[in-house]
This record gives sequence, C-alpha cells and structure tokens, in this order.
Amino acid sequence: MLKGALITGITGQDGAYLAQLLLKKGYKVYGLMPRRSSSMTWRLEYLGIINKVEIIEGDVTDLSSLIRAIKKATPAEVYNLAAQSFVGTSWEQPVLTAQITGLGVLNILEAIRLTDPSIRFYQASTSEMFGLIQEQKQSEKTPFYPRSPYAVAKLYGHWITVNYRESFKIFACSGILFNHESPIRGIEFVTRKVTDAVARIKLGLQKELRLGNIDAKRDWGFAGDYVEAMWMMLQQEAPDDYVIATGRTTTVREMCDIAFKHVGLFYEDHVVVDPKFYRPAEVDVLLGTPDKAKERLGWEARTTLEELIQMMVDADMERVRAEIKNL
Ligand code: NDP
Ligand code: GDR
Repeated sequence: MLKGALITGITGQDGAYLAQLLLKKGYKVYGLMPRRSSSMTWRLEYLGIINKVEIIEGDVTDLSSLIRAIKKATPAEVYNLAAQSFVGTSWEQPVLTAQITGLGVLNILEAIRLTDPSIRFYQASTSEMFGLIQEQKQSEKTPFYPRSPYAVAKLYGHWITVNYRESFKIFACSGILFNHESPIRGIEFVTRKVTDAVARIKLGLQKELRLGNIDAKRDWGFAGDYVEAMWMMLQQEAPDDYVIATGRTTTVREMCDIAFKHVGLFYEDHVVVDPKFYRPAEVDVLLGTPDKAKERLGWEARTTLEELIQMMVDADMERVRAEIKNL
C-alpha cells in the first residue's frame, strides 16, 4: 500500500509544490480543501497534478471535518500548511487569522491525538515570529517578538506543536521557514506583485508600480527547494524544529532592481512609494541561519535570488502575453 500524506492548504503555493514532491516520491496525496476554495485549484493545474491528488472537503477551523479527513486518508504524515497567510490582512481580520492560523493548528493536533497519535505532523511556522529583531541572524535559539496578528497566531501554532510533542510524544516538527516565493506565489506578496507589474509595464499594460516600505529586508528563497525540507524533517529519527533560509538578506528595493533589469528596465522609473502599503508595525529585517538544517537534514537552498526573480518574471511575461492574446 502507498504511504499516505494529508496536506492542509493544498491549494496554496507550498501545498501545490509539496503535493508534487510527495507524488514524485510515490505517496498517495490527499488535500484538505474548504468548500469555498473550489475555484482555487489553478496552482495544482499549473503543476499538472490536479488529477493526481485526492481532495477531501474540510476546514482547519472545524475539528470534526479534520477527524473525518484523517479517518478517510489514514495518512502516515500530515502537513499543516493552511493559514490566513497574508500579514497585511491579519490587521484587517485578526480574529479570523487567529482562528485559522493559530487555533487551526490545535484542531489538527487534537484530530491526530484522537484518531492516530502515530501520525507524523509538520507545522508551517515562520520567520515572522522573530519580528522585532533580537539578534542579527536568526536561528532556532533566537527569541521571538511577533509584530502582527498573523505572527502572534503563528507563535501559538508553533508552541502548541512543541507542547503536543512534549506532552503526548507526537512526532511533531515545526519548520521555521523564511520567505519563499515562486511563479505560483499569491499576487498580494511583494515579489509576485513586482514580477507581475514588471511584465505588465514591459508589455505596455501598466506604467507604475506602487509599493510600501521598500527598505524592508527579507531572506528570500525558492518554494520548490523549501518543501523538500518539510518532507526531510518528517523522515528523521526524532522530531525537532528547524530554521529554513538561504542565509542572505536583500531589500525590497534591490529585489525590484533585479526584476526590472531582467527585462531591460529601471525600477527607479516606475516604482512609486505609497504610504497606503505601510504596515502598522513592520518587520524591518530578516536573515536566517540554516546551519542546523544543513547539518542534520543535509538541506541547503539551491536557487539564488537572481534565479528565482528571473524565473518569476519570465513566467509572468508568459502569462501576460497570453492575456493580451486573449483580449
Ligand atoms: P498560501 O496563502 O498560498 O496558502 C494557504 C493555504 O491555506 C491555501 O490553500 C488556503 O486556501 C488554505 N486555507 C486558508 N484558510 C483555510 C482553512 N480555514 N481551512 C483549510 N485551508 C485553509 O500560503 P503559502 O503556500 O505561501 O504558505 C504555506 C504555509 O506556510 C502557510 O501556513 C504560511 O503561513 C506558512 N509560511 C509561508 C511562508 C512563505 O514565505 N510562503 C514562510 C513561512 C511560513 P484558500 O486559497 O482557499 O484560502
Ligand atoms: P511577508 O511577505 O510579510 O514577509 O510575509 P510580503 O511579501 O507581503 O512582504 C515582504 C516585505 O515587503 C514589504 N512591502 C510590501 N509587501 C507587500 N505585500 N506589498 C507591497 O506593496 C509592499 N511594499 C513593501 C512589506 O512591508 C514586507 O516588509 C510572507 C508571508 O508568506 C507569510 O505568510 C510568511 O510567514 C512570511 O513571508 C515569512
């Protein structure tokens, strides 16, 4: 019988890449999908795996649906990637963010505890938990200081994962992943907002790009590389928490420079800073130390920021060209 995996958030960026990876590894892949997501399968279609995964209706805020999903899939591994994951929205919908991104984790852990505590569990934690920086480079030992309702909810998810590992011996791992992007990144996140705008400006559909704090620094990697680390964590002898990052930090401004230059443009001619996109509290700089992941998992980021941004611009150029053709 094939090894089964259940992925919550399968319609998101990471869910789609992880499903693709697990299929390649011979898993039977189940994806939890809220009813309202039915129009959101474009990423699974983009990767050509829509017919290879089995979708189970359910929502991480609904414990009974999770129990039903686990009973149906009988997975060996559960990956919790579901979240209200956009930091900006978490100030507009803080309660919903807490329910999905925070309490949703508890619901899944409870579902595992009540059905089959031998299931291995991955929690999608985040570098946003470091927030207001306490140390220049952030490792598993750096103290947390969350700066948004999203990050506060994720911190709950992180600690409840640690707690269920310690309380009930559940094989539960928390991956503290720094920003990772791809051609199927949501359009609201800054890299994709930039690469989509670059394509539209280059092809004459748009003139300017309005951004918020372009001096913010992020440690950006490629989502395709990062989902491998998720899987690796669950294959170890013992559960643990790992920072997953590239070890290089870059400003939004420099990232724009890479993206515009790739099509022969200059960001200075098109980017307009608009305070509308400033956040009530900002995370100014993130820079991860992935040493433990390298040492214990043998994981390392393979894609450079230049390769990543160029890949995203190329994909958006192709998309916008197709849009123009269909006009
Ligand atoms: P996305 O926003 O692309 O995907 C989130 C997924 O969660 C979507 O499939 C979404 O469905 C689903 N979802 C939302 N609400 C619910 C719910 N109530 N029940 C079930 N599913 C739900 O995020 P990413 O793929 O980028 O990230 C994956 C995870 O990793 C998230 O938890 C994110 O917070 C975390 N993370 C991401 C990082 C990154 O840089 N990408 C870095 C660190 C952590 P729908 O589309 O229908 O809303
Ligand atoms: P982030 O990603 O908040 O780090 O969370 P995002 O791409 O939204 O922002 C990165 C930085 O860019 C600045 N910025 C802008 N951001 C957006 N979205 N739009 C703009 O116009 C803009 N201008 C400047 C932001 O202020 C910020 O400093 C992502 C999500 O995937 C989380 O779910 C995940 O946990 C973290 O990465 C790690």
